[in-house]
Amino acid sequence: MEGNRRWHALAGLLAAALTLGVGQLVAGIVSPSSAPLVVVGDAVVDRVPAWLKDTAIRAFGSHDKTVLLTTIAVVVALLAVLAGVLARRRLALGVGVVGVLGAVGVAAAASRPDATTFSPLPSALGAAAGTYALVVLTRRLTRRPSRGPGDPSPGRGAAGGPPTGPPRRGVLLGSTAAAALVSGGAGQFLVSTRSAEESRARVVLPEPADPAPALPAGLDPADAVASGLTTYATGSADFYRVDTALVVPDVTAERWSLRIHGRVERELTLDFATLLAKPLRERWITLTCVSNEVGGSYVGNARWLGYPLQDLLAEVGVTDGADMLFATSTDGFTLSAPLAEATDGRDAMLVVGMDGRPLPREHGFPVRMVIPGLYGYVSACKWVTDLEVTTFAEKTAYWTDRGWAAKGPVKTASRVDVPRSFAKVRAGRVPVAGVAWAQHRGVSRVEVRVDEGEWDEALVLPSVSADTWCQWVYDWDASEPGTHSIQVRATDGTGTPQTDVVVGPVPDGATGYDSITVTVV
Ligand SMILES: Nc1nc2c(c(=O)[nH]1)N[C@H]1C(S)=C(S)[C@@H](COP(=O)(O)O)O[C@H]1N2
Ligand SMILES: [Mo]
Repeated sequence: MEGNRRWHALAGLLAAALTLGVGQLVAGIVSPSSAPLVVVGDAVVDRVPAWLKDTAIRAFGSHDKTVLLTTIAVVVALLAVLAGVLARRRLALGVGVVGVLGAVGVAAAASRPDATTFSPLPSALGAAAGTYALVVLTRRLTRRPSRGPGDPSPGRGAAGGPPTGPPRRGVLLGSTAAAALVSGGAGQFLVSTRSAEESRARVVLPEPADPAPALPAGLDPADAVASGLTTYATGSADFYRVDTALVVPDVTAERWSLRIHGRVERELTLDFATLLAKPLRERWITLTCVSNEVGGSYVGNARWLGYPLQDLLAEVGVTDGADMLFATSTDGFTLSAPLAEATDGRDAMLVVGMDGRPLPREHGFPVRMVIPGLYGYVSACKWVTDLEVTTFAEKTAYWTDRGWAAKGPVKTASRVDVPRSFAKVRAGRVPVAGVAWAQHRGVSRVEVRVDEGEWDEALVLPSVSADTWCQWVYDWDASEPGTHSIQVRATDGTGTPQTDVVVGPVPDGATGYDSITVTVV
């Protein structure tokens, strides 16, 4: 009967909701990073082919994680409906589906690189609660109504108990839903209060022993910024985020420690207080993602507070033959940074602060790396807890295992921000502006050309160092109505102009000129 099947489908859904709710509660108590949906999502992220991941990052940007979690939730809901409907005919089948879901969660939790003995518990206990709910609800729904007109024998429920029927059924379903909500909500509360956010609020950063230079005058021309020019300082709220972590790893400063080992004379384990007590350095550094497309937005400039990797490595004494620093984060992400760039005197740092505040959680709280001049995937490990001094011959890391280049120096790039592409502009003087970067080499000039004509010099605004991007402005005399293309190119501090060869981000960064189309009216 259709209507009846719908009740069973609902029972399946509620059993699944209780599974997730209890899972969340248990996660909140024993293992905040092991909530069932999250561990399954993490496992999916680690197993999808690299091309699919790249496409997802490109298509959904920072919403890729929401899309993935929603997809998993929809799949779970469909399986839950199936479990409910199957249980109506054969209870064991429905229970089997819930069991398989629980087993997937347990396996995913156990396979996490940061798994502990507690990690599988949320999925296991959640599935147990869900199974129990499915059995109870299904039994109740399949029970014959007592003394139905076509059934003169009394229903099983009538054997001494109160009469059963729709109200009882509704109460049972309703209380399952309430239990799912309450446990899920309580679990969510526990997860968030035991979290890194609280720990971050307690951190007091010391004054830098070596402060960042003051920003030069003349940055952020108001009219250009008003029409869309990127500001020199990005601000952590607007800073791009790229990582493989489905939920932001929950690392408290109190729990954090960093082990430095491998080809070193003296192994070292560092805790957060010891790191903060060291003489810290503050620097403006522009960070870029290798998967940034020409004209893309995976680039940002911040004031980072940290301790030089060079000094840390001197403390442990790097032995001969090492050429790589293999960094591991709490969530198992790894990267391989070239030792040469980490120790050649540039501001390669173990970072604790961003723009005068403790690192935001999504940018690596409590500690990350930053090495100016290298793309993030070979330099900027967030939530870093392990540094192994080793060689490129010995080890490969997360993205290099997926076809990206072993070394990732940032390529010279420039971008037009103003006018917006496909804008209509009034004939006359049209302000054109944007940013350019060639970290650690610096930008020496920026040129603009209209309709592939002659390159013309743009005004490069000051920057604090070669490690940051710069803004540029150009006054375009737009006299001819119609559609025009505007292109930009930068030349780095060594005098090498940006290449016009168009390549995509894989394997070592996109090149080609950024170009916009505008219509003069
Ligand atoms: N733990 C961890 N660190 C990571 C990554 C990651 O996936 N996990 N991604 C790297 C990449 S590819 C980039 S571009 C930078 C981005 O740093 P942001 O998110 O703070 O901008 O972090 C790097 N560090
Ligand atoms: Mo990246």
